[in-house]
Amino acid sequence: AFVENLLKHPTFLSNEYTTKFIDETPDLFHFAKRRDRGTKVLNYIADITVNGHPETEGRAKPAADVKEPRAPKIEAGNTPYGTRNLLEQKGAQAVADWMKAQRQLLLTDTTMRDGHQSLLATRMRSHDMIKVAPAYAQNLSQLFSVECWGGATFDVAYRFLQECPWQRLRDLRDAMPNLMTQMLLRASNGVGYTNYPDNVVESFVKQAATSGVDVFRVFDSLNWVENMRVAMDAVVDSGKICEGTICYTGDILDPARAKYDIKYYVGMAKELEAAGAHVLGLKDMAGLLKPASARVLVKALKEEVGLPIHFHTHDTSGIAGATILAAADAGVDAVDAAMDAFSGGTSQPCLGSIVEGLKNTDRDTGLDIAKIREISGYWEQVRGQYVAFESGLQAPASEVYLHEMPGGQFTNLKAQARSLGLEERWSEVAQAYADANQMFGDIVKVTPSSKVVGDMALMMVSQNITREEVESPTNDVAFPDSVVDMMRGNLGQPPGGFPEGIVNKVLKGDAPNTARPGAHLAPIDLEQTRKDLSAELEGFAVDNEDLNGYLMYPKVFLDYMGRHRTYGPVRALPTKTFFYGMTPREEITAEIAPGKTLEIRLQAIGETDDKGEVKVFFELNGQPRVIRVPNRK
Ligand code: BTN
Ligand code: 3PY
Ligand code: ZN
Repeated sequence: AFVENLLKHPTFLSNEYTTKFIDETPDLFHFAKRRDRGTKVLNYIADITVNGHPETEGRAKPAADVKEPRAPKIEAGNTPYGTRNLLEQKGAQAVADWMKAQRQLLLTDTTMRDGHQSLLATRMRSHDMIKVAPAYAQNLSQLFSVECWGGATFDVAYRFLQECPWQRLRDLRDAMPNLMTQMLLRASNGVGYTNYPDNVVESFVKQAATSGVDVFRVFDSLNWVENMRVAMDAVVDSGKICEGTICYTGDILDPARAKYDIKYYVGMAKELEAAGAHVLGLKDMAGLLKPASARVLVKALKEEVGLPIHFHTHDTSGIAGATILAAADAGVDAVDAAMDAFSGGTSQPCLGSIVEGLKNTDRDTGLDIAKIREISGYWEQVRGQYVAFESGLQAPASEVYLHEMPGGQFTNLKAQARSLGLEERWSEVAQAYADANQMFGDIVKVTPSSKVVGDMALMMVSQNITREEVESPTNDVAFPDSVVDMMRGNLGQPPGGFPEGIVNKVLKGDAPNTARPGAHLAPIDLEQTRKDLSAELEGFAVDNEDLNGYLMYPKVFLDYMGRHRTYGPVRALPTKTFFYGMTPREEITAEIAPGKTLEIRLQAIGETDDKGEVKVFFELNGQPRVIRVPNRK
């Protein structure tokens, strides 16, 4: 009877909508525009409630009693002085000079970027970051920076989280005005998997600086400094901090891996210094740098190069904490760590333990461990909401020294192997990855070159072909597209080039392009692109953020825009609602714009009718509303 009464209510009769999908119904684009934001968000909740979220289907569910995480309370008062204030007042070079002059071990917290990229497949939503950002500003003002942007977070935001990565950046920037934000930039590959024209890279950097990035960690996936200059110059021009970065691979103390020895790294560091870097990044994306090697390498770099050094590693092997302490002993200026609840395993080592480990030493970090515990307690609650994206890696893995997979790729490739039915053959995948690396001439493996090696390894295992068979001139092999692309030179050149044999085999005798890829990519007409995009979006005013998002990922951006017109500002929903919908009698609030809050109560879920549709009964800010969605189950 309750349901029947509701049905006769005039509000319901005039507010029934059926959810359709953009791809199936192009004119929905038109239609969706006229709905108000509240209705769009209700449509989303109704759909997820009835049909589930495609990304969490069949995955572990959060505990039934999981609560909306609550950020630590902060004391009212002035925001303490932090590195961002120094950057604003004195500029990038002054920050670099200060890094070298002071004695504390400086820390970057990676929780909001590499932490969840490496542990939760990059699925952390802005909602969970923005809430805790004021506590960082107030309580952790001694941090060097907060890594919270770039890498895989950019496309995952559009693609899977249905939110705008630029808005995340602006919101975090506003909430932490005293702290430097940091991003990971794949040099000419931007935040994508391929080389972009120079003017696209420049435009992207300029926009990132404007929207709120202070420190740009710039690396190239083959360690080719030549291919980093465009991005580095753009960062320097923007007035922000350019962290020119070496990717570490191999083992400097292993005579069998002589390609990447001390001399190699010192040489590259000098090139980066000459190219205008303010800070030298040492990026150990797979966590291969061992404590003894760190001592030697950091010492050599400190002696030979004038730049402050910022070290990044992963704890895949379980030994990274020791490497950090060794690097600190050898004089490294700054290191990356993740808040305790997001640390360890394929993520960064534990921030709180590093702070404790250095207490009462000459490298004491000056951070307040009680505040760290408080913030990590928040992150623990956040992590509990994302169990669907946990990798299940149970223990440290010394196997990483065999395959050298980056932290972010390791669990991902495991999942890919599982989906290809190769789960039981993981040790073969690990070996094939190592073999493919040697076949390509022992290269740096980091996005996007790591993806190429991963594609090759999966192909070798699934088709049961060995390295010898791949390399044999008489054996015909259909290489993955990404391998062909890399051999053509489209990711640039590794030190010493790719081995001639494999290049010839893959390209079937075609000549590769060994010049910098950007040198032969025509510039994009940015204003024409804006016009065309605006026309495609029926007159939507395309701002610089949208334009740069589109330039990185045209299809991903357009799909996001299409869904945005249908579902509205779903970024404002609590994470549990976003991934699992609501249960009857549950109430949530969602601030969809500053000062505009939706109070949403799910009253009841109806039966599926003969058209295959379900009515979902809500109260929106006290007004009854019913939404109809197809039951696709
Ligand atoms: C995705 O693109 O898969 C994730 C974004 C959310 C898309 C929404 S979730 C509810 C509805 N069902 C779908 O299959 N896609 C939309
Ligand atoms: C990325 O490029 O996303 C990485 O994290 C590389 O380590
Ligand atoms: Zn990393």
